Amino acid sequence: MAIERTFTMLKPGVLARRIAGEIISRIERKGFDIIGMKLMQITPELARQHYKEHEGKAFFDELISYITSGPVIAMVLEGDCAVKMLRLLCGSTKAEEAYPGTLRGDYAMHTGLNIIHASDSVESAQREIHLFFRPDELIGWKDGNNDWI
Ligand code: IDP
Ligand code: MG
Repeated sequence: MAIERTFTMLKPGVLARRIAGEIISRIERKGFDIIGMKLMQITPELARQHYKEHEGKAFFDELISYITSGPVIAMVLEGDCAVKMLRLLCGSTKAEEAYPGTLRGDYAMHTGLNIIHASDSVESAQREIHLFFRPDELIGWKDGNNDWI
């Protein structure tokens, strides 16, 4: 397996519902290294750039309005096959197809109000990391567990 970086964003409902700690715990417990993290109120311009592939779709305005409705927690995660692994942890886009046990399956009933974004490919991850983080905001670290196991 290859070490990859992926971009994730806990959407505004996460802070508003006071479940940020729970969700970050699930990400840590899976084994991702959090190498970038910040609380951001994203602008409509950044939101539109981030979601530009969806411009013109019926849900686009609603999506931009939700994602800018309050602060998000943007993160860069690193690990083996991080892009696919995180998509699996998140679960399907459609609320009615997101299995229990996944983050989307466990925390949302509506597709438009799911709680987390995750890059869908290595190329998207690179583009999205670049949109949200400067290179000096990404910090690698040594996993202390490696000395014990
Ligand atoms: P993804 O987040 O699983 O990558 P995308 O198709 O890229 O899914 O859609 C981006 C976001 O737009 C979704 O996470 C969801 O919040 C919203 N969205 C996607 N499809 C719909 C829809 O059919 N109705 C309402 N919102 C949608
Ligand atoms: Mg997507």
